[in-house]
Amino acid sequence: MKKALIAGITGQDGSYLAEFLLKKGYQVHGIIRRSSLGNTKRLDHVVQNQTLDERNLMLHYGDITDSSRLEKLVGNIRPDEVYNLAAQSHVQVSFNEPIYTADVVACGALKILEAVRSNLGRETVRFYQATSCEIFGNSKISPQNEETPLHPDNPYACGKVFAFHNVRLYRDAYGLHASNGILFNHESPRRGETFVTRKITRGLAQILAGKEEKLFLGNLDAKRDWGHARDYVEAMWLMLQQPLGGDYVIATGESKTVKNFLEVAFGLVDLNWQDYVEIDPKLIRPVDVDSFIGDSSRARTMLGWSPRTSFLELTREMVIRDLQEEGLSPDRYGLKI
Ligand code: NDP
Ligand code: GDR
Repeated sequence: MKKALIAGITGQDGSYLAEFLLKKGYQVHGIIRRSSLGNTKRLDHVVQNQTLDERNLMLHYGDITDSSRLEKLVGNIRPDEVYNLAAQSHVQVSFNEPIYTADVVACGALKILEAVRSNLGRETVRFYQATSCEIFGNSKISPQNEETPLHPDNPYACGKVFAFHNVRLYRDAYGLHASNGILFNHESPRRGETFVTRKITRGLAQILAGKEEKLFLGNLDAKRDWGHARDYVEAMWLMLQQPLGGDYVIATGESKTVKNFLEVAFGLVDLNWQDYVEIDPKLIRPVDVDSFIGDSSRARTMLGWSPRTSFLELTREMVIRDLQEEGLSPDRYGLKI
């Protein structure tokens, strides 16, 4: 039985990846932070899923900033595959907390990479780093691919660039099977509530439930290449099944504005978003990236990966799940599950 270790297992992607690997028959080990309230909400249904053997999911306390703990975990578990998804992943928060963000995103990645290199033989282990399209920033080149020059435009992206280069270096210098998944935005009903898509679908459901009257947002003209997290975790795994490590852009190749997302989400329940949305200047970032669009030809050719979920299906799934969270029947709005 193959063993995988996931740092960031309690996050959006970590929970989908854990499910995916358990279904493939892996023993999955996850690193979780101690929290005064539970932080395993996204994993609870995995443990309760009767078709999966919950004994194959093991959670260990740890923090990506604590190298001695990472050394011990990697040394004791001796995983075949290590996925580093742990991050302070909110771009706007990274402007407020740049030092902490760098500790987690940049140094955290290097600490787990070093724990892997120093504990395990390079022939036996494969390493995945959650790199982001944010490394390209406001690029003059569109669409962006693996050759696009890096131009990070926020502290989070600067941290991801540091990690990106270290993964490449460990591959070249030590022959480690290490890969950067350069993932463009991916969303789902499990998306954190302060990212814009989930904020919109959750806000919409709260408006329909009569709990809120308005939804406050920032830059509505920003364009993002939005895919579904469930499709993207498959690409992570595929990268580690290749004979050599490498860097791959994972994207849909379609870019939409925040306004487009509002139109589709509110349109699904026959509301006009302009009646409900207000701009809050506090939500405008010191620098925002105007537009991302990815060219994932390399992944499509070499990994045989392509996205399965359309923009409309993604938005619909998120709206339905947030209506249900508010105790509203999607049927009432003509949304069949
Ligand atoms: P989330 O913010 O949902 O999850 C982040 C995970 O990292 C959580 O499990 C969180 O734990 C954990 N974490 C944060 N700080 C620490 C720490 N100090 N020690 C250990 N664990 C920590 O992110 P996503 O699932 O959306 O993204 C996964 C990864 O992919 C991240 O690295 C992100 O930067 C990157 N990425 C995401 C994209 C996206 O569109 N979603 C696109 C490109 C890259 P806790 O639950 O306790 O907070
Ligand atoms: P992003 O995602 O910054 O691309 O990072 P986010 O959903 O936060 O923002 C997308 C765009 O929407 C604009 N926006 C708002 N954003 C938020 N969060 N809240 C608002 O109210 C709001 N109004 C408008 C933003 O300005 C931005 O242009 C995500 C994260 O998952 C990163 O970890 C990941 O690396 C990148 O995607 C790829």
